Amino acid sequence: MNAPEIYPVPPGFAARAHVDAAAYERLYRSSIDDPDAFWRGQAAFIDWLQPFTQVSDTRFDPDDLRIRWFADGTLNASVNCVDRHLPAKAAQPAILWEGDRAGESRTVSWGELADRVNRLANVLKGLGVGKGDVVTIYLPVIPEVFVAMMACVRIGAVHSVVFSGFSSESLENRIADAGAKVLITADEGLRGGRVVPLKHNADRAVATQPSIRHVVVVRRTGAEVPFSPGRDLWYDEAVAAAEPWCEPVEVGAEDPLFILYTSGSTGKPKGLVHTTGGYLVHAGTSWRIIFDWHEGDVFWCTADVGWVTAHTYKIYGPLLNGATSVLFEGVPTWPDSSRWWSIIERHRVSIFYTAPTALRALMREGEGPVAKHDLSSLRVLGSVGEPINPEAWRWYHAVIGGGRCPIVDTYWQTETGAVLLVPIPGAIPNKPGMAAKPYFGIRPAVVDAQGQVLDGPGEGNMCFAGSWPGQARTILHDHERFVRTYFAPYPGYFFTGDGVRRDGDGYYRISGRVDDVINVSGHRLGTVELESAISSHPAVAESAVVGYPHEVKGHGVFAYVTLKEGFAESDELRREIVAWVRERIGPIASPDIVQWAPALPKNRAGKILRRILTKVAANDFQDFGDTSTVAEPGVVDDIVHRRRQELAGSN
Ligand code: 6R9
Repeated sequence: MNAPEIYPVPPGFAARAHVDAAAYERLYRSSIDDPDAFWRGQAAFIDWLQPFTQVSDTRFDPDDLRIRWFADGTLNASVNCVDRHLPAKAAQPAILWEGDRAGESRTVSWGELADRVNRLANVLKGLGVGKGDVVTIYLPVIPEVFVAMMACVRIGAVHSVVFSGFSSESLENRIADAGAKVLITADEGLRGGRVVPLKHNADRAVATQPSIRHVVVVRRTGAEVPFSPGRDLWYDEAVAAAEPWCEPVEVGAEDPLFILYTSGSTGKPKGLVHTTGGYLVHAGTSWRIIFDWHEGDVFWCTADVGWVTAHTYKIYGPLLNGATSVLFEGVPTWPDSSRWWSIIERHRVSIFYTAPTALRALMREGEGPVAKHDLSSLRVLGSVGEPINPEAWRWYHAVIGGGRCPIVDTYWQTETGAVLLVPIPGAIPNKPGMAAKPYFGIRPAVVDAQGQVLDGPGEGNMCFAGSWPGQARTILHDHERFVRTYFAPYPGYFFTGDGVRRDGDGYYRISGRVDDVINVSGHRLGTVELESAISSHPAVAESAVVGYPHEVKGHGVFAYVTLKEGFAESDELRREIVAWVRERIGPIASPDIVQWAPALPKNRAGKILRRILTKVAANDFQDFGDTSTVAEPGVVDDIVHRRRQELAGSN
């Protein structure tokens, strides 16, 4: 393999950057030598009500896990995100919103945001929501998401945002797990010209959920939707009638701020719990440093509000810093593939943060849609969600960034809360496809299968030693699973579930998931969750799901399906199974390929041999390694034979 090319920090960039190469070396070293001193300094970014006395109390010991940061400090998140920018920024834009339909836009000033947050907080209080109660938010990408999240945390309530592309069944499961009291949704959503029936989905989800006492409905499209008087209320009416000031509630640093569900390697999505003090310190300070934000910059993160990327670096990061950001409801390819570039031009976006899958899709359209627009305002580009392949990296750098913008490839997870690996743009030269170097206070460890920590270059499992303030504290209702998943595999370390390679310069390159999670278009899907959805179809006896390389999505969903006696294989049944999964989980989980399998290869203990199925899905029919564990060897031959036939048929 050729040595990857190196792109130095652009001349002039380092001079005005928050962190240059020398500062990175110095600060990184001191942050590792004395993490408490480093994070104490960072914590000064937050306005505390009661200052903390102890910075950290942490131990990555599976028998006695402890993760506590700034524990006796108190604060309020909405005061830090909104109030403290007033009155100075009252008339300045906090949110530059662009609707799905071109031409539909709205600017929300800091003053207006504060007003809405206070009023909605009073509405929620009036509905009986108090400190520690959970509010589920199921909204499209509209400014009311910011308002709803801030209103919750103003009164010490915990938000649980559910991606608006999830089905009513997924919403229902997340409401049930969290025991949410109130649901905030909209009449309908709009995405790429299509209507998403949010209220309809919400009604179905809430029907079985007695914990939900009220549903607050934002009018997005103004469509007629079912309305249950007594239970439902219109957001605009309630907010208009509410008092304009709500006293912020003082919470402890270790009180929960939000829950966010993500897929894991077992069936049930896990509700990661993030707490207030540590998360805000890590989110607010790292956002400013890794995007090198300065007053006057316009920031845009394209992630949907349902993901952690949006929580930390689209909502909390910019709000904590008083930054102006773009919020776009739609998709990059509608009404045409220049939509994003026209928004960058229109708002003079200077920092742009997106995912490799979108870049790959837009790359296919060529440079034409880009060339029509003036992207000279761009200064910093970011990437997140999956490893970025070097081709997409180079296109991003040359075509979107005009060759002048550093790319910050940010590696982190729902569990980690904020960034762990990143080439800080004024400090670290880029190598395409590499998330590069540890953030301050972060100690990466490459651990081999035997649990040995490697020195120097090598490949292994991506682990981290020592805690950081932004990390999740537990899985809601399942602390044992939290410990088992992340801290038991390599005692003393947090295990990410990713593979990694470290090169001779100490740069890290994430190779992808090493567990039963597939990263599809930057979204995490658990294979077991997909399998249980497929296997609940009346015609299905059994199924096995693996990822396979996909040109745009990174990985696609490949489902092997064994039918029950009496059901015939047909294309219609394939389509039915795909629709079944969309209905149960959501469109992002749709299988790309359904392959009939009369039987699945298993070992003698009955465990499905995914290694073999993954190879076949990647059209790699050689070298299955040791197949002596397969209980019935003929099964593998049969699957290979069928796959080959399918491929021949599709050509
Ligand atoms: C922030 C976010 C986390 C998983 C993670 C890894 C992959 C995210 C990456 C990356 C390589 C990057 N991932 N960023 N892989 N380079 N810059 O995406 O959180 O949705 O929880 O996904 O995504 O596999 O483990 P989340």
